[in-house]
Amino acid sequence: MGKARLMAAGAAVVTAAALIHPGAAQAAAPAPGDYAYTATAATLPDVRRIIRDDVAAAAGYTGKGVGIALIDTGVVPVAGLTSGNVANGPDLSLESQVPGLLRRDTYGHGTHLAGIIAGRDAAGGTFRGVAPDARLLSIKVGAANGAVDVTQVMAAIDWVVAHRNDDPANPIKVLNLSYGTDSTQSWVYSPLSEAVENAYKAGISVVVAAGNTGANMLNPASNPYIISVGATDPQGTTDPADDKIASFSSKGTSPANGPDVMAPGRSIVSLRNPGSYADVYYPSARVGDRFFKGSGTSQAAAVVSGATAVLLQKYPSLSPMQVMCYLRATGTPVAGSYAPQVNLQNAFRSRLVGCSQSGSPVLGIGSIQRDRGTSVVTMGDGVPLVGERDIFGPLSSVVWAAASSSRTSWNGGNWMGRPWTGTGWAGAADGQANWAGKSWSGKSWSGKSWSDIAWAGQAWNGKSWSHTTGGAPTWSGAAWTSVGWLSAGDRAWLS
Ligand SMILES: [Ca+2]
Ligand SMILES: [Ca+2]
Repeated sequence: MGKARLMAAGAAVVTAAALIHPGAAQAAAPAPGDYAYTATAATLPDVRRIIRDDVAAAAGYTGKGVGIALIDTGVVPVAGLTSGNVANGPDLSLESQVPGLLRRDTYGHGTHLAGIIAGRDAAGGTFRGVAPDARLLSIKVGAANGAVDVTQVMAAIDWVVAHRNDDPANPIKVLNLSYGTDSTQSWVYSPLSEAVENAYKAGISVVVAAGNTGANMLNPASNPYIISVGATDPQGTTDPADDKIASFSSKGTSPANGPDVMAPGRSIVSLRNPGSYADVYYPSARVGDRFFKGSGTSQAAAVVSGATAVLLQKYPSLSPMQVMCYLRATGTPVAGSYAPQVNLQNAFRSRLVGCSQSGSPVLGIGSIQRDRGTSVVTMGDGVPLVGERDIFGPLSSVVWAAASSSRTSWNGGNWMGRPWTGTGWAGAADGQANWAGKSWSGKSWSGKSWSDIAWAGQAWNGKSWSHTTGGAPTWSGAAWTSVGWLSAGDRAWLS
């Protein structure tokens, strides 16, 4: 591709240039035949075919040796996530103090994404994610109704940076963040943007959902250094040539402020989390007993996180910037989108000969409250979490930004001087390794269950869990912005 100039809100300009030489001598693996595909859903074999992940797998590249951190709503040990490649890091969510919910996904979002990224059945099964041999580390921050404060996400990103090399055989090289807020300040000043950029500087490819606004990208997708992902609608075929941008996908207003890459994000079939919030409220999204349909740039980002792990197994020395150049320069054009769709076959046939990026660094010293935008947690007693504070007390973005950039915000189980989690692995259970928890006794949020917490926001970029077909698409489930996500007793809305 030519030279790309990326400009976001604020004064900073980032330029990226990538040069690719097609590898004439490298034979492509034979393309498998088309998969059975219905217009109502894209199964993971379909998705893997669309991005030519099947071609990479046939050549032996399945993400092996690459660690992928998933900061989301946790996972559950359903089949597909219990064959040894999934571990649970700390639970930093408001549910961590609720017996039986520690590290567990009660919403259904994280489990769905985990299946896309690195799902893998035990011997005899056929379910495979995009990078089935990568090691997935789940860090739970979101509760059953999606409730999460931006400071919990910041703490989780810092934790991933601090622990990225804990498993030398599977260092964390990819971070999936299917989360974003309508922050009211430039990414240059955003603390959340500072957090993702610090991960980038630590050698982690940060993959962020662009958002489901249909227009501008959310924060932190707007940070140019990370890999922002929009969603495509595969149009009922596994040929990427006819794919279009999904109507809900954030797309920007120019190549400078749109996503870096695209991936399938409409009606993706992945693992169901029985009894979770999404499962109970959106039964029409179920596909048999085991699977569930979900749409959004959340799902598209998960596809790209898996593809990034596959690319990093093939080219282990790529920097996060080079990964972005590779994906952008070798993708398939998408109608209606400034960004191309991931194509691993093209990436594997290509050689990156030049890639550069320069521009202003993030400062991260802006307002925590402005970063929340409309995504605000409120306790059942009507007290909203607002202002320059985290869930435990006052927090200065200036002090935090210095600690985050110097990688000192975590000290054992303490983040910014206050205890959030345990300090080591608690052992394995149900086929997954688990980080120890920590009692929040004496802290204001301890003992609260998710039903005590109201949530005004649209921060998780799952668009919907089901979708009717034919004619004009209509979403059968409420979108994240709908009050339909809250039970009647929880409507302590701020706006
Ligand atoms: Ca970018
Ligand atoms: Ca297609």
